[in-house]
Amino acid sequence: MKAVAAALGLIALPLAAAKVSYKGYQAIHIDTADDLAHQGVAKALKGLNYVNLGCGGESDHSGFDIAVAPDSLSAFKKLGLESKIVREDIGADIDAEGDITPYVSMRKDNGSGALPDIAYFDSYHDFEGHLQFLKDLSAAFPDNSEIFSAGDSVEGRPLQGIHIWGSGGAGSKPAIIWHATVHAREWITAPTVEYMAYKLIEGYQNGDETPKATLDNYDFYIIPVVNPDGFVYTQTEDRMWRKNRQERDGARCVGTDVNRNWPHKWDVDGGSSPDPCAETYRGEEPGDTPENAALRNHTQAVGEANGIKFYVDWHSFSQLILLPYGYSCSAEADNIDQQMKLAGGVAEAIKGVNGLNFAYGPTCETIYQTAGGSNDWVFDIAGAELAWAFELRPQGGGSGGFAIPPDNIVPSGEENWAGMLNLFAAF
Ligand code: 0X9
Ligand code: ZN
Repeated sequence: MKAVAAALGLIALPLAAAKVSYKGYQAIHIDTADDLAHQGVAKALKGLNYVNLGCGGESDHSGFDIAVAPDSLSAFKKLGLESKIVREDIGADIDAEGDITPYVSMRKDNGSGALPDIAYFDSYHDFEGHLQFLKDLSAAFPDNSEIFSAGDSVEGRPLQGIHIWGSGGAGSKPAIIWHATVHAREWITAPTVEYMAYKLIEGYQNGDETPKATLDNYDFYIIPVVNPDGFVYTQTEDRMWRKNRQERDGARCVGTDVNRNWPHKWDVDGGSSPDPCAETYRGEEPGDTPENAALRNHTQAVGEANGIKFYVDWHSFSQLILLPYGYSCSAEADNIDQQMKLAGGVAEAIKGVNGLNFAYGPTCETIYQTAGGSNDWVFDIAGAELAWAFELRPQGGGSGGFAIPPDNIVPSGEENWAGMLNLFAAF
């Protein structure tokens, strides 16, 4: 009965007990310029029960955070690394994310033309809910949008997106492409881009100046969950899963980092890992994940048709706007001055909403070296004018990191939408 009621969207079922419990795991910031993937610190941590949480400097983005299991805390302390506890109990943060609310067409009415209920953004949702929300969004703007799939994941799930266009008709203008949730645990990213898609359509329908002008001049392609298998896995098995769910012959570990798999500067030393057990495992060959193939082919096709004005790969967390390049700290994008100027305007607009600081700059200098990352490929190979990655709220692991309460969703959507409006007005 409860299941039936839940299926009808009447009640929220608690998230099925995750197999991995993070109860009592401490988030610890290790103060070092090294990236855990390929430096000595990883060796020191060998044998400990911990998860790599990636970059997490509160103010200068130095070092990285790990989540250490209760049974490894004393062994960790004995290592004597320069470090500090930034969060006492990740299990409690995961509990505070609340129930995964089933979403079944929360349309304001069942007639065409009505936008979905904004209450969708009050909680986190399962993969099916994300698929349905996007369909409802498209149904509210039937003459100017369509649902598409860029291709299928390893386990056969669609990389579903919404294509939205303006007065010129479908596919007639340069593209704005947004990808989110390539890293499965970065939950805030999908609802943030969905919120912005909602605002774009709402603004266009209301005749608001910037959404109207932008949509009349650009075709939007927005894919909120580009790593669906990983995302489902974070809800059923392990909240802190990052990679896709691809198995490899002879490898003991599962998963490739799809954001180290793009076939451009793919194995530049220091920007990824050849180890299938690493969180930044690049794959065996450039572009050998089904997810990357799908995203690459879609991006290439759209780029060849009308060009790409602006690409964003939405990540969390750290509050950053990252520009090309990731693969090298000495390579410089030819239009870097223009990109920096625009990013500065976006950061200021974001700050104006809820006061949050987003730092910005070339990826390699601002966060760390990344090889085979999306924005380098989209900039150099697909020829986008602007190819960025965002790291959304919070600023550090001390504020919850990947697991933040759902009342962050609307503020995250609002601040980034203000950032986007600032950018669109500057195009
Ligand atoms: O390491 C990453 O892939 C991103 N940081 S995260 O903590 N979300 O994992 C940074 C990626 C920035 N660059 C590209 N998208 N290429
Ligand atoms: Zn990420």
